[in-house]
Amino acid sequence: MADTILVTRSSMPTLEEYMDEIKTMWDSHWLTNMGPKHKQLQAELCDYMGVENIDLFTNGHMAIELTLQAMNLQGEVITTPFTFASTTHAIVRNGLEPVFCDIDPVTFTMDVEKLESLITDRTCAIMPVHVYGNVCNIEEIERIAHKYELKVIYDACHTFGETYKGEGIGSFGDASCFSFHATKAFNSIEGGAVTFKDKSLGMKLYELKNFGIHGPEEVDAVGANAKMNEFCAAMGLCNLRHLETEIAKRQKVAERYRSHLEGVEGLQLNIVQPEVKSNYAYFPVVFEEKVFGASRAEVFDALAEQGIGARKYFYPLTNTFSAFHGKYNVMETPVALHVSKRVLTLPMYADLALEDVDRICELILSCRK
Ligand code: T4K
Repeated sequence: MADTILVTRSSMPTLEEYMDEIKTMWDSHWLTNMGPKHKQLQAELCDYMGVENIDLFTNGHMAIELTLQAMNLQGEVITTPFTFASTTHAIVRNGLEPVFCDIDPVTFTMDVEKLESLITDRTCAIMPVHVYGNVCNIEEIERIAHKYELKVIYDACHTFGETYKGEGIGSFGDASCFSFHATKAFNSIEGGAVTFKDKSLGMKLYELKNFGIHGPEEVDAVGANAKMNEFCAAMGLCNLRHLETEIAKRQKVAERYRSHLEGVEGLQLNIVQPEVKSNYAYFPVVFEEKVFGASRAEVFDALAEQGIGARKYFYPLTNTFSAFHGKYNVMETPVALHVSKRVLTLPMYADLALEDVDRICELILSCRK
């Protein structure tokens, strides 16, 4: 059997480049608490992302959770269940109630046609997810949010480095939350960020990631500890230098997949959004068994037998988690249910060999009965 291929593989600088980046820390002994690497990364990210305000966090999850806390919200938050556990958990862990909106069958993001009917007098915010890096219907979400005076917090964990109509994806809504986890197109080992418009929100976020400490003798919020440390910031600085090259390589991988799978009956490939500069974060494929001739499970097993680790992102839907004790009705999000039962995300990373993409596609197509 050929070498194992997993769904992704972290991008890393050379060991020498990273050593060089962290060398100064052996002089300064400054390892965390918003040190010089943290500050530098913050500045470089503002520049790269085309945003004015950003704060860094230990991970994407804490970025989301603390953004909700900083906004001091109460009541219901409209979101989608076709996402990683983090999105829904951040809402629930803030004592807020998630209300699940179905997804659009093409972009897999919030179906804006179904959004307005879910708004009640308890709704305080909308948390749409730019899933797989597919940008939500921003105009419509923001029109509706404005009409009902709701906050919009994007789960932008999959969209680092993207632009929409030429603007950095972090410039939309009240805030956008990013993940720099090892599995993301850009990583700082673990890490996250929030981009935001209102500077006073930024002050609250800064406090909340540092125990709510306002000054040396004043603690005015019940904060957490979600500070990005200097080793992570240093990894971010290194990876940022190579990001455009990495994205270009991912694009080649995506194009190779498309050259084999585009137009095959029974396969739905991810949409190409013309107004989006993509980061090629994921390569999802939806398998319609009756038309394609093989089920998602059969393809998953055939790949696994050859050491190829495709993943069922995002199955199960968050509104079916046993953690929620049957509280939500999955039949209210039928499109999300349909997609989550049929989708596989195929291996995607910058150094994935194009010959391996050929082999993966051959295997997939050979599953047809
Ligand atoms: N919102 C959304 C929409 C998200 O997708 C996520 C995270 C979040 C919020 C929260 O952001 P963070 O708090 O995580 O920053 C992974 C990631 O852990 C998670 O970050 C990500 N979404 C989710 C979609 O995928 P797992 O449990 O599937 O990861 P794991 O450990 O199975 O790794 C997947 C593959 O990645 C491995 O097969 C090999 C490769 N890998 C993994 C690690 C840990 C590496 O190459 N290097 C590594 O260090 O959750």
